[in-house]
Amino acid sequence: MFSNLQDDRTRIAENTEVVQRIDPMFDALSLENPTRSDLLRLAAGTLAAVRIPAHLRDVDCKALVQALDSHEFDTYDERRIYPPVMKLGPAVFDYYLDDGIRDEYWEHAAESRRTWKQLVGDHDPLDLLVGELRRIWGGSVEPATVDGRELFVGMVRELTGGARMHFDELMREFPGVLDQQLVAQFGFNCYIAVPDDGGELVVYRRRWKPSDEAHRVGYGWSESVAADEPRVEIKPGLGDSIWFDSRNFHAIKPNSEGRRLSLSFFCGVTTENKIVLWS
Ligand SMILES: O=C(O)CCC(=O)C(=O)O
Ligand SMILES: [Fe+2]
Repeated sequence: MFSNLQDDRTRIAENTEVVQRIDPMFDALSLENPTRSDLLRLAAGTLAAVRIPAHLRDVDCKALVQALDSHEFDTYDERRIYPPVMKLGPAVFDYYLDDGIRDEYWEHAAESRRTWKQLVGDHDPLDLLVGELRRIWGGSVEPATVDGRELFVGMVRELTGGARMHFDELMREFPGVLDQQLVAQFGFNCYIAVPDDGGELVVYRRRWKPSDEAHRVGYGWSESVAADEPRVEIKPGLGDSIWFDSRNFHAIKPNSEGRRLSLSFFCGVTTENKIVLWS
């Protein structure tokens, strides 16, 4: 009885003409004025990235990088990211190995906010970037919270020399830590120093799956895992803003000269149609 049914199904499958056409939909948009619908497509997975070219055109990025040079950078926890990656401001990532966010995080956050304020004075480029995101989203855009306390937003990160292929998905890597529940996560970077050659952001149309664990390389994964998947490669220009779905594997190509620095945070889309931010 069952085997007959199976035979019928196989015959039908073999004789069925495939009429379905599937658009892989994985482009990078470059727009002066992206809309809420572009960000929704990013969340839905039908877009790879959204870029605003020269978003910080009115900011003197060179002066900002110079000012940053007079401050000491720290690094991600070197047990987790090696070779060290320089940054200013705490990263939630550094607390993944713990049960929660230790006191040290909040102290580091307060100190980094003070340093940043000293650096930028009344013309804070982060206000401009978050304000623009608020306008595009047309809804609430606020720092994510842990036990009601606002997380740090707006790390300065130096990824000169590239970064291994990895993904960022807080809901999977540090579940339950935020007060908010997320349905999507974007990486956001606005580039305040870019190398002439190299430093491209490569986003693969491929999310992590458990069997990828056999292909781990330090903090990342072997690019062979996503080698056959569609990808976009974006070369950031100075002052560009780029959002991408950080749950997709992504990597940064190496560069031989010049520095690559960004103002960096993650955006989580909540079930209440809000965007929450953290670094
Ligand atoms: O700097 C970039 O282009 C992307 C860095 C990255 O891995 C991230 O923002 O998640
Ligand atoms: Fe990342």
